[in-house]
Amino acid sequence: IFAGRFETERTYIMIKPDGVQRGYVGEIIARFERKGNVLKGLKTFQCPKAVAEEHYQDLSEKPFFGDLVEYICSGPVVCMVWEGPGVVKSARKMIGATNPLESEPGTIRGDLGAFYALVGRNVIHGSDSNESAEREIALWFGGDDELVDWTPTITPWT
Ligand code: FUP
Repeated sequence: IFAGRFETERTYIMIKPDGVQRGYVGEIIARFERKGNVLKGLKTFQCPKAVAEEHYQDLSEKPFFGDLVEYICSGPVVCMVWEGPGVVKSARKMIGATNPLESEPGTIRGDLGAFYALVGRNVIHGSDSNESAEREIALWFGGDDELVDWTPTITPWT
């Protein structure tokens, strides 16, 4: 796809159990589509404890780690791979700040995060770097069989 000065790259996006149960799957997918990103992988998934622990391994010493793992495994998540120019960074911008009370209006967490929610119950995850993206895609998807390599037939509006 047309990337201009940005690298076309992939990121791992996950709608967390609160986002799924509050009915935000369609809304979130629509935001990524509107931005022009390309959906390469998508599935519902009941996360086993070991996968959540590995995903958040960098936070294993934090006091909220056990609670975080329990929350991620508390109901289905929706796992996605999105491809686009600079998508790792642009997705983080679209997602907004970690605490839904601090995320800006217009961002996913700013618009959909409930005021009564705990800081961690923040609807969505997005990879924070290219390295994390590739690690997380490999962790949450069972290899390339689960992903589709395709390019949309679009005319760039340039
Ligand atoms: P983010 O990259 O915005 O998802 O945030 P972090 O990587 O810093 O944190 C990962 C997850 O840890 C958050 F999505 C929610 C959880 N968390 C808590 O549960 N409590 C906290 O005080 C901070 C983070």
